[in-house]
Amino acid sequence: MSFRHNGPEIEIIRGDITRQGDVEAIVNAANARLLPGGGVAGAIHRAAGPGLAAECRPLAPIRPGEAVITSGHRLPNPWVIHCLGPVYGLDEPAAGLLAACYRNALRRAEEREIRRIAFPAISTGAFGYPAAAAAAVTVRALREAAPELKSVRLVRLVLFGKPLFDIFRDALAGESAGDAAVP
Ligand code: AR6
Repeated sequence: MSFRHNGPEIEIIRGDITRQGDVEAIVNAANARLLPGGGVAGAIHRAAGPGLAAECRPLAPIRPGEAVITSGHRLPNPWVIHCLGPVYGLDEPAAGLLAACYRNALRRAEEREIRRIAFPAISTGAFGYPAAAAAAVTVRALREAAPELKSVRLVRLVLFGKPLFDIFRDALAGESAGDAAVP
């Protein structure tokens, strides 16, 4: 399902962030030290191989809302953009920091003239951000950033599992009422 709003196509799918071979950049829901960890970060580092952790080391630590870019190593994608989402209930303001992740990741993508980028649902796993609230912040942040984007033409949200997909799809459909649906 996908929509176009004043800029790139915003698409939402169910899937695995490490299996998005048709985008140039995937986004990592990282930890502050940019170490492999679990969830998305674990899957990305496993697929990329040890070269990714080595490239990350001198870039760490990062702060909530920040985004840094590395190459993709053994991933099918040339780039990985590492974002640190807020730990829900700890890092405040949670919504502002989560929105900053999406905004800053898109900035890193624009700097490299990346055209296609895929995001996981940052902070909704180990960091405990309630899914519906995260979906609302995410969709708003992407729609606000869209008109500024020059190189990015596709923003894909990759949701792991049907419950999360349904929540993000409803948020995107609600915010996108009146926009062009992309067939
Ligand atoms: N593809 C897409 N989404 C996934 C995948 C995958 N392969 N694996 C999990 N998800 P999380 P966070 C979903 O915990 O909340 C790590 O240990 C998952 O269901 O990866 O930002 C890091 O090292 C959830 O909805 O990220 C950090 O310490 C969403 O992706 C910490 O967790 C994010 O889950 C970051 O926590």
